[in-house]
Amino acid sequence: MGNIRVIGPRGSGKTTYLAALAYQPAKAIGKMRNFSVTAINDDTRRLAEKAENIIVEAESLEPTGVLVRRIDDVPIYSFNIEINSLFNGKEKINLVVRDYPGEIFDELEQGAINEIQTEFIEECLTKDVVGCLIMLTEWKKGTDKFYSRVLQRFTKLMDTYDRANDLRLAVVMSKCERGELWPGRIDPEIDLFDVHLPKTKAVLQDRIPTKNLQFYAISTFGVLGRKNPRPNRIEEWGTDGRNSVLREPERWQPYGLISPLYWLSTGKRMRNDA
Ligand SMILES: Nc1nc2c(ncn2[C@@H]2O[C@H](COP(=O)(O)OP(=O)(O)O)[C@@H](O)[C@H]2O)c(=O)[nH]1
Ligand SMILES: [Mg+2]
Repeated sequence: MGNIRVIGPRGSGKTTYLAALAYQPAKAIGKMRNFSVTAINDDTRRLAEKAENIIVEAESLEPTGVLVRRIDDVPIYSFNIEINSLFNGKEKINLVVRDYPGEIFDELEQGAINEIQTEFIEECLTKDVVGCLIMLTEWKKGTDKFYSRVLQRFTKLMDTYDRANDLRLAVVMSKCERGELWPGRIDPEIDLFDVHLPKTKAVLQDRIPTKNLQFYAISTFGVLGRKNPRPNRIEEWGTDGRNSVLREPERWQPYGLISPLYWLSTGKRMRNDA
């Protein structure tokens, strides 16, 4: 039983990631997945129904730009995930995930404390939450500073809520099929975070016990094949791959979707992933 929160800036790929988890294609596509997912509430079933459109046609789930006013407006997704792990046998995780709007991430940096923000923090940091998946996505100059400030604040709040030592953080670089990032996915801590987001990493290492901190790379779209590192996406012109849809749905092979969740939920590292 893992209660996990997903947070990250707007556009980092949170909703697409959840859609990919919920998606159960009618016909087998890509390689057989080594996990199966059951949606166990209405929000999640709705997400699964729309998943194909979200991934293939970039349909958005919620009207963008609409500010969420109350925490109750943020849907809760609830999944049962059964993982067939080569080394650990079958493993079941129950995930309850909340996909917060990215504005909250900006507000954290600005130090704004309004009602939704306070509720959000309380929701992330209550005792029954085992971990947070923090989805980051930019690596251009200046971003490291922004992320590190946000996370500095977040870790302070962890302290305030007495969670500094018992909340797992999986820090993720999303959309890692993008050119220079793809080779770094194998060892993201060294090849993505040390290189592109060193301040962010330092802040976290300084405040979070080593056993509760892991770095991951995810690509919900993935690449065209094991020996074909061309991204399996079509990007909206001029966005550097930041706004995209799937290019060849029948070859869809997302990268790294499950291992951060598995670790957040169990505290154990997974060796093979979807
Ligand atoms: N290149 C690439 N783009 C992605 C990936 N996942 C999501 N996106 C795109 O990123 C944009 C924002 O995604 P969204 O899930 O709405 O982000 P959210 O605001 O964090 O919920 C959309 O255009 C997605 O198609 C990925 O793995 N690779
Ligand atoms: Mg979203």
